[in-house]
Amino acid sequence: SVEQALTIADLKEQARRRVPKMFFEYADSGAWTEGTYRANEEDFHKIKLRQRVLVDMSNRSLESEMIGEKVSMPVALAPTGFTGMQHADGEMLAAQAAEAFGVPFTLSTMSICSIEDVRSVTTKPFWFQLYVMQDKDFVHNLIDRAKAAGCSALVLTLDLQILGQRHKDLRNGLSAPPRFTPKHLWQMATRPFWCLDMLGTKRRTFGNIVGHAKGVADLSSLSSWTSEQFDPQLSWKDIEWIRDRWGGKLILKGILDEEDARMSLGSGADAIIVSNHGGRQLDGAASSISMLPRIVDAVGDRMEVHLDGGIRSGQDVLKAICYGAKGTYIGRPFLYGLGAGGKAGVRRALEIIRKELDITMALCGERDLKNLSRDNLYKDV
Ligand code: HOC
Repeated sequence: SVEQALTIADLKEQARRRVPKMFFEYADSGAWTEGTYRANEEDFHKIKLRQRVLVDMSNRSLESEMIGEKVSMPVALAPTGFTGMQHADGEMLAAQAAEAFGVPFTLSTMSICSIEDVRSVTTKPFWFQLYVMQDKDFVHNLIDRAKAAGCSALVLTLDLQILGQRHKDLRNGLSAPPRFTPKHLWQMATRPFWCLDMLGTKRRTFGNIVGHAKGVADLSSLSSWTSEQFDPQLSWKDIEWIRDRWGGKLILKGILDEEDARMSLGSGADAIIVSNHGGRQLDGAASSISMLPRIVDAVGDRMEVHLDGGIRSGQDVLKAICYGAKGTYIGRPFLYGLGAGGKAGVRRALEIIRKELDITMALCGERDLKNLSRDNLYKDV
């Protein structure tokens, strides 16, 4: 059971056994050689923590704020596409787990459960991630739906106007249009619990799109629509109308360069997320954690900086906070939990990270995340 999992890696192995290969690998993959995907995780291990002793480590607190919202720890659930394919009704279950835990949940535009589905099972505001499509009426409508659902932040993704080259997905037939072969039926047949859950829900296509975008009514119209719709002309000018239409907190996701970070200062956004889309877009890009310190230095205290990519433990969260991130995101860690055991699995992923974060903070001789800085890391070890 998920309760026996001690690490995110344990949840990953449980998910591998429960989720059909093509969907498990959709989560567990990066672009091309997967070099950036691996670097996101590996570069965290190169950072060394300062162990301190004989300091009072009682009464510790992990409470923080992200874009002015109180969070029980500075870890949000990242927007992840196809989440409802890791487990039936996945976005609804993950949102409920996040709400109970006191951390933000971010719903992807490319989600299986719709904005309204997630709204119907939550009591507090969640965040909505926006992809900008060529059909601007559709984008306006998405923004309006997120507002109507009471979402408290819009996370605008900037690094996927063209899809990265993902070999595992292509080999698995996750292309537009999707290729279904006897191999896929076999993959599903060997994952009976996943299948039973899926048979119990009607949510099996992109819920924010089908029935909302012009002419998208079934799987084949959906696949041609999604393959053509990401707007390759998106530019800094577009941020203005998106911000005006939205009118609430705005977070820019996919900043990995100091110059882009400085340009985002004039965009009116409330925060930026240092991210390379989990290594799923530009293979060969630097890891998120390696770019974090210089991006924090580039924007100073004029804007909140968050980190996404490679976090697999509470230690990783702590290292990002030491480098100046005000918040972090987990994508695959919660997807593994979800695939392994639905809502309980997501809760388990969050518990694992919270415990690791708390113990690491204590052993670094700190009682409050607010006191962490680069002084808690070695520069030359
Ligand atoms: C066919 C469109 O964030 C991911 C997601 C979004 C993918 C859009 C796929 O997989 O990285």
